[in-house]
Amino acid sequence: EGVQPQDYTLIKMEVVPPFPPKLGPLEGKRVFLAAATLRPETMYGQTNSWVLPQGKYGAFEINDTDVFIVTERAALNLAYQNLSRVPEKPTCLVELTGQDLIGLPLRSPLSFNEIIYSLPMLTILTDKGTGIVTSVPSDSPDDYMALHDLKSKPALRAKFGVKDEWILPFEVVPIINIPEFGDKAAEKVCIDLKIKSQNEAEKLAEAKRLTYLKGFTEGTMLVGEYAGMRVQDAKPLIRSKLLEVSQAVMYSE
Ligand code: A2H
Repeated sequence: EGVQPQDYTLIKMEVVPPFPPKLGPLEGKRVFLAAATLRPETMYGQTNSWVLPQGKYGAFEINDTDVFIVTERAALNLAYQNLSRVPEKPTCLVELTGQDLIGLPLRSPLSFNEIIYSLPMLTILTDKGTGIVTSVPSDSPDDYMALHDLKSKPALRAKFGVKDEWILPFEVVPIINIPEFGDKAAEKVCIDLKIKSQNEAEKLAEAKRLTYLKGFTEGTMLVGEYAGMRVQDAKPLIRSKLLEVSQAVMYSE
C-alpha cells in the first residue's frame, strides 16, 4: 500500500443477462464487474475484462438495485465511500471465485465492442483496486501481453475453460496516436522490447513506463467525442462524462 491515496475511476461493466447458475441469487438486479482504471480515456478500445482465476470475489449490494462484483477488500473501501446499501458495511449476496466469472458477457461504457468477455489474467493483484481490470491492449502492455498469451496458447485457454469465440475475434483497436509509437503503442513497445509473455514483469514495467508517460504528454485521441484532442485535455472530460451518466464512479484507496 502506498502512502499517497490513489484515485481510480471504477468502470461499470454490466453483466448481460441471463445469468449463469452461480449468479442465480442476483436475478432481477443490475450486476456490474467494477474495474479500476487510471486511463478512462482509453475505454473505447476495450476488448475484454480481466479477473484472477484463483482470486476471491463477492457480489456486493451498492444500493437497492445495483450490485458490484469486486474483492471483499474493495467492497469495504467502497462502503466507506458511500457505495454500499448499508453505510460502512458491505453486504455480500454471493461469494465467487475468478474462475466463476470467466466467460461472462459484459456491456462496458464507450467500448466499440458491444459485448466483451471476462477472461483470466494471472498477474492481477488482489490488494490493489477492485481485483477486476478492464483490458485495452492498444495502450496497456499488460493487457496486450495477456491477450496475446491467450490467443497464441490453446492450452492456456483450455486450462481456464476459455472459448475461442470469447477471444479470437477481438483485435487491438487503435484509439490514441503517440508520435513515437504509432496507433497501437502497447503492441509496438512489447514487440520492440521482445516481450514473450505476461509474466515478464521487468520488461513490462519498462514498457508501461514508456507508453504511460508518452501517452499522457504526447498522445492524441483518434476516436470518440474528443477525436483530435490531446489525451491530457480529453482525459478529464471523458472521466467527468462517465461519472455524470453513472457509467463510472470514483474510488480511492
Ligand atoms: B489501467 P497503479 Cl490503457 N492488478 O487501466 C493489476 N493491475 C491492475 C489492478 C490490479 N488489481 N487494478 C488495476 N490495474 C491496472 C487501463 C490502462 C491501465 C491502460 C494503460 C496503463 C494502465 C486499461 N487496463 O495502467 O499500480 C489498470 O490498468 C498502467 C499502470 O495503481 C489501472 O489502469 O498505478 C492500473 O493498473 C493501476 O495501476
